[in-house]
Amino acid sequence: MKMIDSALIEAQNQSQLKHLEQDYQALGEKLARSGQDIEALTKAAQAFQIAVPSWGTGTGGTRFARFPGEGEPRNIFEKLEDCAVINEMSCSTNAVSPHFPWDKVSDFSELKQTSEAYGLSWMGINSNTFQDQKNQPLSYKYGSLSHTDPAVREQAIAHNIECIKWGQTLDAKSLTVWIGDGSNHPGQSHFQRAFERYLSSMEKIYAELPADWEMHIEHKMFEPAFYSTVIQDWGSNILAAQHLGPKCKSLVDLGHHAPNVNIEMIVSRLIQFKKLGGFHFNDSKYGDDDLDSGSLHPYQQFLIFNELVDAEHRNQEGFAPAYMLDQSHNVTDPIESLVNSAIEVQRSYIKALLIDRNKLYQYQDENDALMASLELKNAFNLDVSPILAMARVRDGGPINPLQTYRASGYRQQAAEKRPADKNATGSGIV
Ligand SMILES: [Mn+2]
Repeated sequence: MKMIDSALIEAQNQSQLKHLEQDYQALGEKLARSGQDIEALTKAAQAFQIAVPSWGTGTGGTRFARFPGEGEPRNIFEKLEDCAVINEMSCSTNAVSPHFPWDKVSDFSELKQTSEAYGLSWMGINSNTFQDQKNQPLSYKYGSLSHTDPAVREQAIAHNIECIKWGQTLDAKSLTVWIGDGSNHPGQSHFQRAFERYLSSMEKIYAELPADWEMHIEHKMFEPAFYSTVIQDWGSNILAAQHLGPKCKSLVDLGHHAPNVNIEMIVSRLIQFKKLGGFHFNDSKYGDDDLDSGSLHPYQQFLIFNELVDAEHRNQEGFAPAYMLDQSHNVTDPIESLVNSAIEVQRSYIKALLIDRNKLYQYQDENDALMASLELKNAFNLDVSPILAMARVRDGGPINPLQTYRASGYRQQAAEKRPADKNATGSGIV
């Protein structure tokens, strides 16, 4: 089932196809001179997929205000429609990451069937114990899995176990746990005791994981707690993951680090110790800004993919990270931002494939710092847009996704079909 008419895509492509073919051929010849096969790169671009966060299809906001967009999805079924559009335009987002209880439904098999009709699968079930839900018996104001009160911890554990059960009906294979637990005042929380309580709660969730599932822990240095958080950094994260066992791994959200932290090196360490579970891609200038992927630091994103492609190249054992976007779109149409972001992440991947690994290793062994650096920079500087566009064309997608999306009038139709609902879910920022 298609959301955007393929005749429209074809008509839009027709006027641009000749130029794309010329650019593709010229790039192919240039790459061939350095022994690169453009067809292999195009196939790699077609194979690359990153999951869309269900909550990202709604307009985000800040603690000051939220300015809703037109035609926002009001439930998970409408979010799925938007995710299908994003996949049809980007040809690289064939999975959705849901958030419970925001996306909870009474009939999960109906949800599964609907997603299948769009050609979408489910990846990375997100639990939510960072806010109180209507009719929830106990509050998470002072924490959840690390709360001082065992009854609150039990409630949070039970929710995570429920998330696994719902995820099983959707055929997902991982649970992502991010908690807001922490403290706002020095002395408020005993660091070690809070971490011990967290580990003890996580042990109970881990014990309920199906054999083919993984649990991914997401760290974050601040917010909602502003003095300390229980899983503050990748150090706490990997300690917890190692304590819990091989099915527990770390998830790297690019925005959840202090400015200037060397994230690519963290990625390398996690790969080395078989603890890289997945990513939440986004970009930021200050803290957890949740800006569009690659909008500010495309070179950092490329350097992360340099580590990921290196692990692929070396056939690193146990290497299969889940790629997901996690962004907040405050001033753009979320569909446009997610299409563009998925393509920007895919772009980093293809550029990282251009690096000549053997040459790079040789420069490293010879301590030739500048040539090693240029091996990376030359790959980054090459415009691989024709490869990405050709990959989409071969999958029946648009050469220019944003132009085709706007020409479809999808947002205007959604605005008519979906009048604003004050009970709508999905404006969360995580
Ligand atoms: Mn995240």
